[in-house]
Amino acid sequence: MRRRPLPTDMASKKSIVILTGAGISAESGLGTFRDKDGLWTKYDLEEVATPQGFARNPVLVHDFYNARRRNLIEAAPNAAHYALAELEKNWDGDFLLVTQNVDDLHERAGSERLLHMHGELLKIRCERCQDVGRWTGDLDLATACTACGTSGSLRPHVVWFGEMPLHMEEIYAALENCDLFLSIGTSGQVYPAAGFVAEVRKVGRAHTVELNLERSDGYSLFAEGIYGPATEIVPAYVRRLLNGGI
Ligand code: BJW
Repeated sequence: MRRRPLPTDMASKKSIVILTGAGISAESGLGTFRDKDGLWTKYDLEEVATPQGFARNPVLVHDFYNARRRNLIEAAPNAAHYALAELEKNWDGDFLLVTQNVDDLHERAGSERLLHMHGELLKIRCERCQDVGRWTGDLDLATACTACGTSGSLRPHVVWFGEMPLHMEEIYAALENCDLFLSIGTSGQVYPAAGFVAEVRKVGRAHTVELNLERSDGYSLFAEGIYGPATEIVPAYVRRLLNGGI
């Protein structure tokens, strides 16, 4: 694990943006995508995570997300999710948590200033009337939209490859104005999230920290890297921040 002290003026810094990825939920029992046993080693992402795959075989895609929805309902937030909720409560300044995860473990841990840029597994959307609603059970082609009554028009409210991630304007505005950018548990392989650290560096004022099990593809873009399991390194880093950054 590589550790360097934060800049001494960190205590006076006010605006924080945190990006999380699948690694933060791994110790809650939710699979990551690109690790050794990750979801993309078992499923073809072209078939289950693209609009074209859904058009070709909606039953396969529903089965994939139904299984993940069931798994999520059984899962619980871990110490890293709780630590970020604690940080939000005690951070004296702007705070934004941006997650690529479609799980709801941040919310269940108490996070509030949170944006799901890749959507939410416990929501569905009607492709006909665009209504978005909460959904915790299985979804199939016979399920009718509660807003417009159409059957076969519902899909998981998640962002697939080739689709526009959500809340981008708000996210870029926060990145431009932040003093501290943390990237936690993400491989840095999927854009636009993988490009956030470069956006922050372009402005040139924020301290940037990667917290991950191992170095991500873009680790050299970060000023600091802390490596280990999220349930250990995130609570420790949050304690360090709340104690004035030492
Ligand atoms: C631990 C740990 C532990 C393990 N503790 N750590 C160039 C520029 C711009 C776009 C593109 C580009 N080239 C290609 C594109 C398009 C494409 C893309 O990026 N493709 C790449 C494969 C190259 N991107 C898109 O299509 C996106 N849309 C888009 O770009 O629109 C245009 C646009 C452009 C510019 C601005 C705005 C818009 C959409 C991407 C949608 C991604 N969707 C998915 C599925 C969501 C639904 C679902 O969950 O099923 O999102 S794919 C999947 O990957 C999921 C994740 O959110 C995402 C990122 O994965 P993540 O979280 O990083 O997981 P892993 O598994 O990769 O990494 C886990 C990490 O955790 C590892 O590093 C481990 O070491 C670590 N770890 N255990 C700490 N215990």
